[in-house]
Amino acid sequence: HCMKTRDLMERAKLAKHEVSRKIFEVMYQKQTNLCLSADVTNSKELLHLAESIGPYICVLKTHVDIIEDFDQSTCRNLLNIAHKHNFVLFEDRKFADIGHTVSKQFTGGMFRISEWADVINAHPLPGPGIIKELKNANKRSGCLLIGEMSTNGNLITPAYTKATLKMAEENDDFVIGFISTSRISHDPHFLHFTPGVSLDCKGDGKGQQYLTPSEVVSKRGADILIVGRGITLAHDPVAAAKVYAQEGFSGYLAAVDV
Ligand code: 5IU
Repeated sequence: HCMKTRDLMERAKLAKHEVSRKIFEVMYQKQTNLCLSADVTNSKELLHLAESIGPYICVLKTHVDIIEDFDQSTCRNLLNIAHKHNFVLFEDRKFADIGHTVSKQFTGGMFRISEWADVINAHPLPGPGIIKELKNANKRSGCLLIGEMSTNGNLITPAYTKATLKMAEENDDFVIGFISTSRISHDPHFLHFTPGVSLDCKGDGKGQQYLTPSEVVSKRGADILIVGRGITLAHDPVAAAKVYAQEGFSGYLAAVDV
């Protein structure tokens, strides 16, 4: 087993996009591979989570379309906090339409995602046109392709995941990695983000399926664990974030390549 690909500064050097390089560096500097999924419905709660959990994460993932009082000041404030605590912003918009439409969804509407999101994601389902148009709209963001999902009964097959990898390799100046539940690529410049992580629950009764931090990082080969309710609904979210960050990062360092 080659330990080299677990070396974050080595991976930062191999990165093909400014954003993945930054993520590797932040992981190294802060010794964390935790991504907080801040799925709250008002700006105040979102900013409070960013401020209090910010020191323990490398990435903060948003769903800005569930925020009831969203306006551009939400993003401005979020960017300031991201800068202060040194993490990157990931808008989990899951683009999935034709190229013409996704480029407008990415840059326009009320959210203007391209103006503030470091990371976005897309379903490869529509074909390579989706990646091309997102890239043409704004190549400063890095894109994750959804190669696998955590939900029970999802329709993704091994062939689909393999085709996702090919699409990523053909666009590696913009695609920085994957949302997946296992390691799709052995190329050290690609990042693997894994959702469906909880220490306490096996599922949420709504299709979500959970694995523990050590399972996703050690057994599934995740680089970054995405944790939402395990932190946001905890009695003490900051304490919970510290536990997830600790388990996640020690698992990352101990893992051999899978
Ligand atoms: N998310 C998943 N599974 C997936 C994909 C995205 O859970 O396959 I693609 C998102 C949904 C939610 C977060 O924003 O990750 C997980 O939140 P919880 O940790 O609260 O289940």
